[in-house]
Amino acid sequence: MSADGMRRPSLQAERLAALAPTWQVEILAETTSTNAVCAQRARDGAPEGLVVTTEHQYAGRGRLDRVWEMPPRAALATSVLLRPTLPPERWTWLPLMAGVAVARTIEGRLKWPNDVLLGPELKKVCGILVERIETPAGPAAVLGIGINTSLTPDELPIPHATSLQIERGEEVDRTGVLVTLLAEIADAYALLVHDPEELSADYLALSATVGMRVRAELPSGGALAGTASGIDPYGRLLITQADGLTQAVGAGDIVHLRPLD
Ligand code: BT5
Repeated sequence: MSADGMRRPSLQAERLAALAPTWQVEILAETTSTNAVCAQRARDGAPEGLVVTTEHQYAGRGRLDRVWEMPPRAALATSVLLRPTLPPERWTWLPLMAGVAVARTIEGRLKWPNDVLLGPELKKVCGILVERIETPAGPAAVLGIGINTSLTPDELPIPHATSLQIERGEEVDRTGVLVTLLAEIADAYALLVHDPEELSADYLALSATVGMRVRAELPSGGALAGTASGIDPYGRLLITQADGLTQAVGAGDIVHLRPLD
């Protein structure tokens, strides 16, 4: 581990162990990707509530084969295993549900579908990658959440990123953020199961996208531009074009969503 990593406090195992039996938190000293480990545990039969986190994730994954980078102990890389009994068409809400939980935890705003933004310039502080895993006990969902807790400006991987420490101007208790995050996930997941309309309203209230003019870049190379006018029951973004036509785009249907103004 680098000198910077060693200077930073490690996660507090005892505080995380106290979250059992709801959450069984496994802390790895280092790993390729917490999502990959959590998915393997799911295939091996791990129950809902397993949480895999690490001090150092060195091959983190984003969407569409993009990479997620974080220095040791300066960020949270966490994957939560759920075994939802939701109808298949409602699984698309899982990434948005995770976004609501993170936004609540760190008082951030949501860029559809599930980037969490912070600060006056609304920079990216968290990325979420939800994967559906087929397992012998049925389909499972791995919610992969990366939060930049204590990165310094020179550690940011891209100019449009930020960290909690940069925005708050004070040191961040990484363990505390994870404890709050898991409580918020439990609440948001309960809403998804029992009161999806309420979750949808909560999502809209936290959205930095709905109401903005946007351009959705499509894998074909084309694009769809217009006003982001809402979220449909499947978690798709509604884009109303200049001619008044509204189209729904799913997270899997686009490469990038960019603000137009
Ligand atoms: C994401 O992908 O934003 C999802 C990232 C999910 C990471 C978590 S960490 C725990 C779990 N285990 C994993 O292996 N993954 C999950 P996407 O929307 O494709 O954005 C990726 C893009 O974000 C990259 O191409 C960079 O431009 C940018 N990026 C990379 N690292 C970043 C960081 N630390 N902070 C902000 N932006 C970052």
